[in-house]
Amino acid sequence: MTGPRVRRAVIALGSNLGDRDGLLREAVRAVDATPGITVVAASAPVSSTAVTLDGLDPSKPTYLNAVLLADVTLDDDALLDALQAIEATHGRTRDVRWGDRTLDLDVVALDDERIDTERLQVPHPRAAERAFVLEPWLQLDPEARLAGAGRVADLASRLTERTRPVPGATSLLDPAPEPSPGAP
Ligand code: A4P
Ligand code: MG
Repeated sequence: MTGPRVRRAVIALGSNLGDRDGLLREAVRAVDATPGITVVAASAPVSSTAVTLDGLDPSKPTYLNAVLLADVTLDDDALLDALQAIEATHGRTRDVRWGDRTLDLDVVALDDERIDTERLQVPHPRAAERAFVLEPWLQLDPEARLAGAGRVADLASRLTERTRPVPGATSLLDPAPEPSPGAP
């Protein structure tokens, strides 16, 4: 007997409102707790300037972004439903496209599949131009490739915008870092 087909998913996480680090850690746990999804790796959070429909906007709250790798047996709709349900339970509202958000979970890649339906485009159409997706992905897999676009390392090296490391940050699968002594 064969089990359901397993696909490797690359999922991008972003938050620029609330307890960003805590929200991302909870999101990784919630994704892993979903039947049909097993998280196999998660990057450390990185810091990035908000991209809005008008371009980079440093006046907006700064994002924490990360990437996780997971083995998925869910079909496309069930995967998106699960991610959107996790966003909703973490305070996500949808008011403004590319607006501020407590939690965003995007499917960046599913194996090397190309999906283009009304609900789901994979690879994520803007992944190749976003350092906040490519750089945390490279933490987990320096040899990663994006279907139709080539090596993630090459794509990242062409971008002028960079993410910034978060001091002391470790994988989102690790326990939350202790606040440093004397920190408020
Ligand atoms: N959808 C289609 N393809 C996908 C996919 N691969 N993964 C559809 C997830 N969803 C996908 O998404 C809108 C609809 O996209 C969903 O209903 C789904 O059916 P949404 O999460 O409701 O809205 P959104 O995230 O505002 O839209 P969009 O266009 O996906 O935004 P982006 O491109 O993800 O940009 N700046 C920084 N520094 N860091 C960020 O993480 N994120 C955004 C959002 C903008 N600026 C940012 C960041
Ligand atoms: Mg989204």
